[in-house]
Amino acid sequence: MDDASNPEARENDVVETRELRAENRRLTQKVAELERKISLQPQTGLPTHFRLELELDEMIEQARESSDRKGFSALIIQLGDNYRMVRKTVKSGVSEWILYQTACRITALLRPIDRVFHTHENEFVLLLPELKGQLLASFLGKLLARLSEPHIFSGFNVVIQTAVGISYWPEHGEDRSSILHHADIAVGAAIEERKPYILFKPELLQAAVEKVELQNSIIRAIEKPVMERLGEQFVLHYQPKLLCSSLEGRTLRVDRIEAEILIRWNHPTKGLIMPDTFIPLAEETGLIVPLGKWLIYQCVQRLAAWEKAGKTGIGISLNLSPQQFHSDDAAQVFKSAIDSTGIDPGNLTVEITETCLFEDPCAAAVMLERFEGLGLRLSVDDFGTGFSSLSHLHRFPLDEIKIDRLFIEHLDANRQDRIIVRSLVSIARGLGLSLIAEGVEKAEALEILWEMGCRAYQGYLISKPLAAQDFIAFRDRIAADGFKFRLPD
Ligand code: G
Ligand code: G
Ligand code: MN
Repeated sequence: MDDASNPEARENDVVETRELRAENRRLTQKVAELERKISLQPQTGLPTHFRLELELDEMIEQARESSDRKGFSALIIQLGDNYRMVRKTVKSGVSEWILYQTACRITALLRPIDRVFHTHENEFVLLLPELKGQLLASFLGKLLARLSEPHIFSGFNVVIQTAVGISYWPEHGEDRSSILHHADIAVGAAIEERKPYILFKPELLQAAVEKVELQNSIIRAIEKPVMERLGEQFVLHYQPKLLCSSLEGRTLRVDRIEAEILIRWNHPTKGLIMPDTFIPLAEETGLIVPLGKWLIYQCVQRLAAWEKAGKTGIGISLNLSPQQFHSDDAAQVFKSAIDSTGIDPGNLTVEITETCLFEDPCAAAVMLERFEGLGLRLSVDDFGTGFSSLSHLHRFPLDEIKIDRLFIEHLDANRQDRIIVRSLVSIARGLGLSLIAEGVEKAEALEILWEMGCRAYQGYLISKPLAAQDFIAFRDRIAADGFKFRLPD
């Protein structure tokens, strides 16, 4: 039926628009409020990693312009393993109090021109203009004395171990990332050598590189035989994602075809096991590391094979489990897989769930920047289940959001879902992000999504997850039809 000639439908539209506006206003307020929140660490009230980046750039700029070029020193202070122990074993108020006290002890020693940041739960960063050599040594003496005083609680005292790594601008690096990287290398060395502090020197870099190389070879020695056998039980399915530019009648014009890789476990006695069941087990046992590595290599090699066979322009997306996402490993694995095959990283999308991003936005931002640096596309999976994370979206280098299946299921019947999806479409457009709807099962839902401005679809209506050769057959059929896809009746 034509909605325009139906007064009831028009009435509905007006109500919908009004609610949409109110919803947008609420969201804007929430964005502002949360933005303020993420630039300050809740436990200590100190500025976070986001502020550090800005202020370090500013300090470098000022130091460059000043005639004496005395520069500044950057200190990374890390709380030792016993802080982690306290956090895990004693109730959370205790560890929060320790952080708060640590922040106070540091702040009390600073001059007005100094800067302090609380960058990770167990890490603080200081920027100290013109403080080097003897002056810095005397500051460190006072700092370490303060930090090694016991924290006193009723019934017990605890001394938190700390280690400090230092680098100088401009002696140890001219730009933000090398200054921080070198201070980080130095703090790593201080922890390893059980020294209270270490000043960066180039030999540390060499030692760190050698250690990583040796680590890699021991991992390879143990992992390689395991990886070679993973394909015997794990299989990968490819679910098509269609990116479209028109809908005429029931025919979509397809601009691009991508696939989401979904893993299944073909268990020798229990049959097919779905990832919801075994990915958490792989995480608990730590085996997600080799499994994740295998997945990344499989997907990169698959892309390379398709490119070689002339099937160009296909994109693949891969789900990263929270542990994989936060491990130092994943970005490295992507890099070596990409380097060894020469594929275009722009054809690879990494999907991370919304909750995984939201749990620790600062840490997530650091990881995302690493992936972005490799040229990978980044997508937020299962989006819409936690509205609070909207405010972070523009802080992260994201490319795509995937609307959670929950909102799509009843799109034709449920007005609330339509309101939410409509807001998501406008937010994605405002932030310049691609938007894809997952779990599209009905043509009616796809038509509503099209009307709202969503142009990319995944779900049983388009296709179930397919074996690799069936996915290619699906893609070839669409290509043979002049990139048209007719919705099933
Ligand atoms: O296909 P489906 O039922 O299988 O997937 C269920 C869930 O498992 C989805 O949330 C999906 O994101 C996740 N999943 C599927 N494949 C992978 C994978 O290769 N790695 C990770 N970490 N999660 C996956
Ligand atoms: O959470 P993740 O987004 O990665 O979800 C992928 C999961 O969704 C897989 O389990 C896949 O099998 C499933 N899936 C894909 N399309 C549909 C659909 O149209 N309906 C339903 N119910 N599930 C779907
Ligand atoms: Mn997914």
